[in-house]
Amino acid sequence: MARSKIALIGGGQIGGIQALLATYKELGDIVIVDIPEMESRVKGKALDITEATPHAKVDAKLTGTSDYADIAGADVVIITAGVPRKPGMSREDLLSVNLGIIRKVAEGVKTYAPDAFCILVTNPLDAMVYTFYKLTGFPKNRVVGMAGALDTARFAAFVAMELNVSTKDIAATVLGGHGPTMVPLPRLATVGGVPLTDLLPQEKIDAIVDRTRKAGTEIVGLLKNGSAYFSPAAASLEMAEAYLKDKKRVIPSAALCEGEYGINGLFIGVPCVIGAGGVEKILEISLTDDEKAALQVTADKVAATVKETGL
Ligand code: A3D
Repeated sequence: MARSKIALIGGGQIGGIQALLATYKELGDIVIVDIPEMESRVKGKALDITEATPHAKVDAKLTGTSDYADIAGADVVIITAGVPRKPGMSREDLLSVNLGIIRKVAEGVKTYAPDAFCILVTNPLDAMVYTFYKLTGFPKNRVVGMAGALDTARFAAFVAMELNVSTKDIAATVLGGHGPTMVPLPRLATVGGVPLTDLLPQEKIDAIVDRTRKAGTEIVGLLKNGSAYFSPAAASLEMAEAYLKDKKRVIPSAALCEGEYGINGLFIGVPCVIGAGGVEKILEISLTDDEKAALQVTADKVAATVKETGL
C-alpha cells in the first residue's frame, strides 16, 4: 500500500513539530511548504528530521519546498501558515495579516490538493477555517479547525495535575470558539469514569476552567515571542491520524454548523466524529441553560470576527 502524503503548509514553530511527530508516528510522507524566503529553512527542517529517523526506526520521505505543486496528491493538508501572537495581542489582532495569507494558501491547496482533508490551525481559528472553506468551496466534511482538541487537552492536563492522575483516564470536552469565550463542560468530564464533579470542589473546577480559557495566553506570556507550538502540533496530528486511519475518534473541532446547537453557517468548536469521511458527524449534547447562554456568547464573538473577513 502506498504511503499517505501529508502536506504541512507553514513550516514555522508548529509546522516543524508536526513534521517530527508525523514522522515518528509513521503517518506518511511529508511535504513542508513555506514562502520562498523560508524555503531553505524548511529544507533544513526536512533534512534534519530525516536524519532523526534512524533513532525511531521509522520510514518517511520529507521534503521542504515553496512550490505548492509539491503537495499534489496530499491526503491531508494541515495549515499553520500565518503570524502567531505576541504578548498583549488577541487572536483577533492577527485577522488582517492572516486573512491575506489564508487567501494565498486556499488558492494553492485548491489548485494542487483538491481532494485532501484540510485542518486549519492559523488564528483567529474559527474565522480562518470559514475563510478557507469559502475560498476553496471544498465540502464541509473536508474542512475543519483544530482548537477543541487542544483546549480539551489543556483542560485534561490541568485536571491531571490537580488530581495527580494519568491524563489517559480523563475524558472531557470543550465547545465554542477558540478564545477566552470557549465553553469547557466540567459537568461532563470524567476521570476513569468517575464524574469530575465528585472528585474536586467547585472552586477548584472553576479555577481549571478559567486557566483552560486563558491557557494559550499563559504560554504566550511565558514564551514572550510566539505562541504554543508543541501542544497545537500534537492536537492537529491527532485529528490527521483519526482521518488517515479511519479511527472515528470523537474530537471537539471547529466544524461547519448548519442548525446543530442552534448555530447556522459558522465554524465553531463542537464534538465531531473524525474518520475516513473527514468530519463524519457532529454530536449534539443537551446543554443546561447556562451552557446554552455561554455558547451563544462565544457564537456571537465568532460571528463578529467572521463578519470582518468580508466573506
Ligand atoms: P510561525 O512559527 O511564525 O510559523 C508560521 C509559518 O507560516 C512561517 O514559517 C511563515 O513563513 C509561514 N507562512 C507565511 N505565509 C505563508 C504562505 N503563504 N504559505 C506557506 N507558509 C507561509 O507560527 P506558529 O507555527 O507558532 O503558529 C502558526 C499559526 O498557528 C499562528 O497563526 C498561530 O496564531 C496559530 N496557533 C493556533 C493555535 C490553535 O490552537 C488554533 C495554537 C497556537 C498557534
